[in-house]
Amino acid sequence: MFASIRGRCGPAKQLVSTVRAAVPRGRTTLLAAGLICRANYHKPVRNEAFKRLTKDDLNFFKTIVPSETILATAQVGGTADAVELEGFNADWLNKYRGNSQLVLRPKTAEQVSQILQYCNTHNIAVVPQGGNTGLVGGSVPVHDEIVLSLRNMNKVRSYDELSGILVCDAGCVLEELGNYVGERGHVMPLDLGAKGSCHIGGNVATNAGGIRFLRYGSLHGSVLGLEVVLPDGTILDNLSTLRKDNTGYDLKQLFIGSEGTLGVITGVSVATPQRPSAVNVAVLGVPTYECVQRAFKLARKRCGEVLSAYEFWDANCMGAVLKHHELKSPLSAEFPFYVLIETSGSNKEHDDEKLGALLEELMEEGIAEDGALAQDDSQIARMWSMREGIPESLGKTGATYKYDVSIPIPVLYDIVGDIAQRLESASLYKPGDMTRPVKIVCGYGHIGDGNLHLNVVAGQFEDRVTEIFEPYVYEWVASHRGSISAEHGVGLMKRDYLRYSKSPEMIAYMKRVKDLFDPNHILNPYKVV
Ligand code: FAD
Ligand code: 2HG
Ligand code: ZN
Repeated sequence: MFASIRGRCGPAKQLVSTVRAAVPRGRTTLLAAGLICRANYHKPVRNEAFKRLTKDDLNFFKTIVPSETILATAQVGGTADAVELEGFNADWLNKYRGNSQLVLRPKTAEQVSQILQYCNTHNIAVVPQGGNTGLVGGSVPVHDEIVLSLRNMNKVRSYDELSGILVCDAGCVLEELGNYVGERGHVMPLDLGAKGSCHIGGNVATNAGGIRFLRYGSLHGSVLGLEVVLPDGTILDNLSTLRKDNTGYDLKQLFIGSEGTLGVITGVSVATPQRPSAVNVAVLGVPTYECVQRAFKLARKRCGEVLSAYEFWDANCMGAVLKHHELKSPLSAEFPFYVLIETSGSNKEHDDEKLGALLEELMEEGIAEDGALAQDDSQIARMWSMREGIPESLGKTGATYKYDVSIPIPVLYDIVGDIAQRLESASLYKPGDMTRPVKIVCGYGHIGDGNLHLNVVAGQFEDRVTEIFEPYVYEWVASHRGSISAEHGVGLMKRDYLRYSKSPEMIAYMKRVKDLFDPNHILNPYKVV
């Protein structure tokens, strides 16, 4: 039972209700559930300068990697059928789909190097792929590019328990790394809903944010070194374990967030913080978006250094997550907004006191109308599943358009109402009417980081819906000097909209960087720039 914090009371006073089941982790796959939505995005035309694969190419790759690590269809001289490659060709949202006939799963950086050297010489296009949980179409081929999957590179290379510095292969699954360092008293500096499937290499390649960003900041700070294989096969050994190193340009920063367009990350060195011994989580029901902001301000003031996460979601998100994950709200009623507050520290009494005082003040001031405080680890996990389960539950409702934007906090939620109104005016949406082309318009995200996830769930991806908010959302964001990608990246989805967040000079220099590392543009073509 969660403890209610309704009324004028500190934590743990009255018992409310139980959440029945945690959301399953990882790639719970909308494909497997048969919830396939037809994508209608406009594919870039195939670059005919890229070589079409033949049996000779396959035979060469067989000299580099063991046969059991290759998936090749009959079209390129192999025996796999298209279904075996489906999981590599289709993205998590099932919005983008490529037509790769060859998947290579090397086990070492040397093998990656030989593969890329060959591809570079023969002008063969390659898509690096981690856990394939990316949300912008960056992780799957557009046409017949080779998929270079890092999933067989999944070993911890070293761990220093004193400094907490972890060195591992890029294909290690984030959750497994979390368990590994957790057993040694530490935590990974990032955490996100896809942790059961995504790879640390994919996290670095997308500069993933997630729910611990507020506390531990960006991977640009936590990643200490990278091993990267360049398109010409050069292995850049920048796998430093030093916290301080000012010897010239910090090249690894270029690969963090490069989305597989500059090099293939094969090794990662990352600083893992001490695991907090005291963690508290509370969920609040909040009447207005203004109160969400006021609660954030107060949370920072009252909890100070122990505030480790501050997330919010609206009533439409809550409806979807409760429906699809068989969760029960820990609160007594429905509210327009929900807030999750987490504190993490090393002194339970001190943290309890701080959070208790905050919750009491929020209720007294009418900023929160109801609340529940988790009483043990399993309740903490269930409260988090309510927040982390939102993307999956929306995906189960229909084809989900996702916009992941940074906007100043005071206007952050305005865009959700604005988009809903535009869709209503076009008769495509009526709140609560699931028979309309658009079923749900909702907003949630990492409000502490100024990062909104605007999601629009439709029956299918179709132009008359897309046209309502593209490029409108990007124009809206640009007019507030925001970013069109707070954390998911550019990929294929936003490559034509980069100008809304980057000046022509910046884009020109990005292209020069691309030319420098990948002069033949074989790596993740058609994406980002
Ligand atoms: P993939 O999806 O396989 O690839 C992503 C991109 O990185 C592609 O462009 C690919 O080419 C490139 N890439 C992958 N591995 C390598 C490599 N080794 N070397 C070079 N390039 C590589 N993101 C957030 O930032 N915050 C969140 O809170 C968050 N939550 C999510 C929740 C869910 C349920 C899902 C499905 C996704 C979420 N994401 C979130 C999206 C996010 O980008 C990823 O989940 C994750 O960082 C991608 O890792 P991956 O291993 O799956 O990479
Ligand atoms: C999250 O914060 C992820 O849950 C996914 O970044 C957001 O699916 C989305 O729009
Ligand atoms: Zn997010």
